[in-house]
Amino acid sequence: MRHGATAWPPELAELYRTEGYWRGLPLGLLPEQWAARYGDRTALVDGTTRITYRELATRVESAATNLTVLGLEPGDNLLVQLPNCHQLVLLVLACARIGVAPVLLLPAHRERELVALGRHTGAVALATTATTRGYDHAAQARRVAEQVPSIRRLLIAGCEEEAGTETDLDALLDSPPVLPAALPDPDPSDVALFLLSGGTTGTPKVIARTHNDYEYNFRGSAAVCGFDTGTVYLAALPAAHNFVLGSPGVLGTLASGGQAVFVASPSPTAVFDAIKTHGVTHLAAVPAVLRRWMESAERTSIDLPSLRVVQVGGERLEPETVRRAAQVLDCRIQQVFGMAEGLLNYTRPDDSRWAAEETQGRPMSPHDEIRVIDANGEETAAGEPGELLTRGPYTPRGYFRAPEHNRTAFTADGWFRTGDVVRRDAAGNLVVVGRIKDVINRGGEKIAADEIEHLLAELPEIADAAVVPYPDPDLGERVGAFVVLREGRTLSTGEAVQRLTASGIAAYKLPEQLWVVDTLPQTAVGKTDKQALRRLVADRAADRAADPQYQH
Ligand code: OOB
Repeated sequence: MRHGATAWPPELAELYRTEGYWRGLPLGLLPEQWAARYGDRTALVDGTTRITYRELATRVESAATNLTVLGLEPGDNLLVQLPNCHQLVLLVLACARIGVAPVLLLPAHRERELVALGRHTGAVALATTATTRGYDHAAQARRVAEQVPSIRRLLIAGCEEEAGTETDLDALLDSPPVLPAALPDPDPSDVALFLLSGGTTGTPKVIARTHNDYEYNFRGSAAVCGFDTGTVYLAALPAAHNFVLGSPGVLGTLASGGQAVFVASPSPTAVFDAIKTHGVTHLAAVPAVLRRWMESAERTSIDLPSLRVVQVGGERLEPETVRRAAQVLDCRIQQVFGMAEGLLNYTRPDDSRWAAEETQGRPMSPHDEIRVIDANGEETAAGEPGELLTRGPYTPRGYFRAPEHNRTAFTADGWFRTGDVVRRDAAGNLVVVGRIKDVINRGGEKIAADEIEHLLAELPEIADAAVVPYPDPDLGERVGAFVVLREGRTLSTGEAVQRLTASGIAAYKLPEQLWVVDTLPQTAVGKTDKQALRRLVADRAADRAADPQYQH
């Protein structure tokens, strides 16, 4: 196990093995098994590229060899920032084949996040594209490498010429091995990949997912969701996110012999075209994206006969939208309440109508442990809301290299405090009713309030800042900031956004409203009273909604 990752207690590890949850197989060896089972069936579809299961196995093996020849070794970590494409899958599996763990960044992340994560994980290389949607990722990669001394190689897809420490990622993933190399046997209880949590404090926390636990994550999910060789899964949201990667996602599709199709954007046009062209049966959405699809489907009276299930998660979905979406898209809506930290809940096909519409489902595994506790740490009475705590075979026992944070994020006996407030019904279904973590959920993208507060407080105009969500009909929540200015200073929302952008953070984290106030309200112990600020924002939004001037 890599230094800084927390192992499960040995007796539980033993139980998970004997119960068959942990199979002791490195993820990078799975393509061989899949190839033996599914041979010449199509595994991946990306534009005009089609890759069969047999080809996938060969290409993972040769990419792993090329990575080894390049000097990557078991125990190394690698930053990966790629859009939705087949190269992402090849790279993740090739890394897993040789015990190199990719840190899966979202395309929206920027220099500041890359530098922080590169330093935190001691990454030895960074893999990205030359440009995506007009953004120069290659230039960003060079800036990041200057600030992260451990990075000694840049792997850039579509890079113009290979020079010095820069290698063409496409060539590395597409060409037969340049030289032979003996490949190591990775330890299946070691880290296979790193996912990012948005749900905590400060810069994104890193979650080390082992081969054993992540393989169960997507295999178990695929079983619960009924994935099989007929499944055509469309990756429309970022495939580096746990929802699309492994819940059951692309990897769950591959483990089931289905086809995983990639599109670069979740726009209704791109998604509907792909559904029609490839006969897509399953795909994942966050509520904000689902609403865009519904609106477009209604406007164009589109018919999508192949579509069977749209999975919706990342944020609470109202029951009314579940009903309407099922009608408009003429398919089943499956609710998914998951987290990069592990626990996944799914509504099931045979659920009652009530459970399917009103709840966010129940845990994927019979060995997921659930507690719902009150402020005193006591289990709440049945049906009463409380904080959700969890442990289980695919919920790691700590964030990577974060001992300080782990003391509060986990209990002494290994329960992960999700920060989500839930109710649980007699059948074990969970309803998410709120959260106690200081996070903004902007259309499914999580933003830690204190990360933005710190960035705002670094601006010379600002004496103090508090970041809170404000309600929004499209995205559910957006980022708002209350700021106290220093004597004689002024600052507009536009200026603040410009300055934060220049500091190199992902655009989705930028405040969209800035409210200048004289002081921030305080709690009895002298902390900023976030509750009061949240109420203030909600009241303002309610007043606005009631005011005819704002109705359209
Ligand atoms: C997914 O993962 P993350 O890590 O981006 O965010 C996790 C958090 C949860 O703790 C919860 O606060 C919220 O997102 N959340 C939901 C939800 N699904 C996630 N809140 C209400 N209702 C839901 N259905 O978001 C994620 C990972 C795997 C599968 C699906 C979602």
